[in-house]
Amino acid sequence: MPQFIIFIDFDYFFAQVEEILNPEIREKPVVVCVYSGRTETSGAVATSNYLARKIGIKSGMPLPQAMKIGKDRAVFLPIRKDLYKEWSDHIMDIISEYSDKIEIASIDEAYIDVTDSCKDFNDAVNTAQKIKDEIYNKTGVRVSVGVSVNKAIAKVLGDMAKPNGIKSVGPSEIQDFLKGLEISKIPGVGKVIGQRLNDAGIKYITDVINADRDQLINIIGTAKYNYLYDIANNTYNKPVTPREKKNFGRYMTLPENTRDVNIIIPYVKKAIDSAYEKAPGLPSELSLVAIMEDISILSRSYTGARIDKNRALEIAIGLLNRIINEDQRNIRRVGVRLGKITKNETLDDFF
Ligand code: TTP
Ligand code: CA
Repeated sequence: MPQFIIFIDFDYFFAQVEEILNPEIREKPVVVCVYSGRTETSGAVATSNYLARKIGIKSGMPLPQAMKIGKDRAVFLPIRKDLYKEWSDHIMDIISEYSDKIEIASIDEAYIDVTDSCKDFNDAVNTAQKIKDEIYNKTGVRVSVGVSVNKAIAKVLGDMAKPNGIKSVGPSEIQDFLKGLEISKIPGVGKVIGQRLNDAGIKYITDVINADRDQLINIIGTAKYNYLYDIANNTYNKPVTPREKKNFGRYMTLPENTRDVNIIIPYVKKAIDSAYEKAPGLPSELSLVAIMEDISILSRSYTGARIDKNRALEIAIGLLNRIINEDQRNIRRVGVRLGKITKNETLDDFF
């Protein structure tokens, strides 16, 4: 039985969030910078939008060099990690509605396994498109998506789909696809290993099947050999492994953009009910998250002892009132996030 795996990677993520919050910069090269603080221009580029990449400004580049290329035409912004994390959490929450088997691989990458909920591969591709559309409609973030029969090929396809694309290779096409797939495209095969394999006559992933096993193990070690061999042979099936989820968020779209708490509160309640249903225990931290009419995200948090559902509503309403008092904008979506969850004790814990 093949797995149906969807891989999602957010496009030029940090810079894209900055563009969404400030659409005027979208027509320019945008560079998100990590300033080291030693001198005014010391530091490096975290990421850049595609216009900046076009003129040669890329992740990891020293800032003085980037500024030389981009002066007068690029927008340089300081990194806002907490903000991107907030957006990432929101998007990951949207994705996790589609499967409990979600592996959050980094701030902007996730795998989900939809084998159980999809009747065939076509259904998995449709689900992937739905997730992509929902992320865009709810946050404005564009993502690239790969759908296939294992994690490695889903990621290969996600990379090929950049930017803003979706690519799939199902069970009936996988053999042909592997035949034309260069080994350098496989996740985990960097420049150095790719070159060494090329030197040993391995250009395509399927070349691994007939290569001299001992010779290859000498070059890349047993673990990597087995990994590549399994991919080539289409027997790679490493499971999507959910990391322990640290928080559970649920969001509701309001019927209209509003600041009227009487309209908003029933939706807060729905979000709380739904989040508590998912969470494996009681939280000690509760955040109220408001997605404003211009799509920016505001949140306010409360920390206390194990918070039950009834108290959660009271606390959330207090936090909502704080946001309404401190900000003039209308709210478009509202949600809650439960953090620092203590697992419920079950009988199993006593034996
Ligand atoms: P990536 O997914 O590698 O890059 P990206 O999202 O900016 O662009 P792409 O469209 O090609 O996917 O990295 C995700 C985020 O990680 C990126 O937005 C910023 C951060 N990052 C750094 O801070 N330093 C780095 O050197 C790299 C590569 C990424
Ligand atoms: Ca990315």
